[in-house]
Amino acid sequence: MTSRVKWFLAGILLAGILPATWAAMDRGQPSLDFLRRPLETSADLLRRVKPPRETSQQTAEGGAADRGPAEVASITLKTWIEPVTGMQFVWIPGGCYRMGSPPGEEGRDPDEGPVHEVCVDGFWMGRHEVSRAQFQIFTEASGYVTEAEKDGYSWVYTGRWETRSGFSWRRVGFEQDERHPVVHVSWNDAAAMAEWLSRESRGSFRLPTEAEWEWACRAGTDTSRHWGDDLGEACRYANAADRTAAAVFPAWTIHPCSDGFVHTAPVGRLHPNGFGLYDMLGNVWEWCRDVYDPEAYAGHSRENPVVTDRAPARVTRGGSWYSRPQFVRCAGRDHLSSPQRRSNDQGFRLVRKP
Ligand SMILES: [Ca+2]
Ligand SMILES: [Ca+2]
Repeated sequence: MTSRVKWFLAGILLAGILPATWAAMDRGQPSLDFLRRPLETSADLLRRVKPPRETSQQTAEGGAADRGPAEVASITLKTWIEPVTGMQFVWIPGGCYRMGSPPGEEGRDPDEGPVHEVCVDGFWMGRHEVSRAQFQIFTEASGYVTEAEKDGYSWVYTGRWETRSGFSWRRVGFEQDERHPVVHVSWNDAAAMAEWLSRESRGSFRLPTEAEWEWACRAGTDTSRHWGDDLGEACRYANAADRTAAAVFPAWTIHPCSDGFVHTAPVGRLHPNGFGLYDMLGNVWEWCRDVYDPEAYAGHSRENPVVTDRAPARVTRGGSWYSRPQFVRCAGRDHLSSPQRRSNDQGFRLVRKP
């Protein structure tokens, strides 16, 4: 029995599921296509294969700055280390889900509807937001200069949003080290890193589509956040506007808990979601491949929808250290006005197609 077959069988046993079909292998990846089942069961199935069983105890009120990285029991996670940057990727099984938010969801914007069924093929997703260290490997190897550096300015929050000269991923506007997510990167900057990595490494890299991003964020859940709907639980999983930040910016609308960070946190410092992904909500906004269209969902295809024409605005997802609860939801959609825009709460993560 090959190791891949053993892995597949182990996955089935761990999930307690007998697959209806033996669609065994998908281009070298273990196939979890049995997850692609009618909607009423897919979320339940995913909950049963949901991996994290945290080994460290954290409380919402504990503050995060002095804690080590949250670890998960990775029994059902399949990961891959990209050799050029050391970026860790997690295999995200394909599946179908209800994309968007229902009309009653607190904080919902009309562009999140109508809720509609979409299906995405499996893909590898960056387990973390791209870090400064990883972005530096890209710029040093390629000579790439970001748009903020070329233009000599970026958008910075200093109590209000303003353009400030001299700011870029190298000079952020608050304290960061190499473990923090890179910020002040435009959609074009992110796409440039993906193209470079596709040349230099194994596989094809790009930004996630909105449909892939939301599927990855939800990780089988249909609640407003991947941990449920409780705002008080946010600080276990998401570095967002919280009591820590309110000590500096008292006017902010915050989550009723403390995550320990005013600005960015090192990637992976808090708890992951059910797919083993960190910081899908909060820390930095994440660029998606799609152009922003408020009516996009009305025209989505069912299989692997993506919108790539018509508008200069680009979709960004998940909220940031700056975001109030309304923007820290898996269905929440936001956008920046062009692929050149950047700010000190905007970053990205990559996906890899085998
Ligand atoms: Ca925070
Ligand atoms: Ca994020």
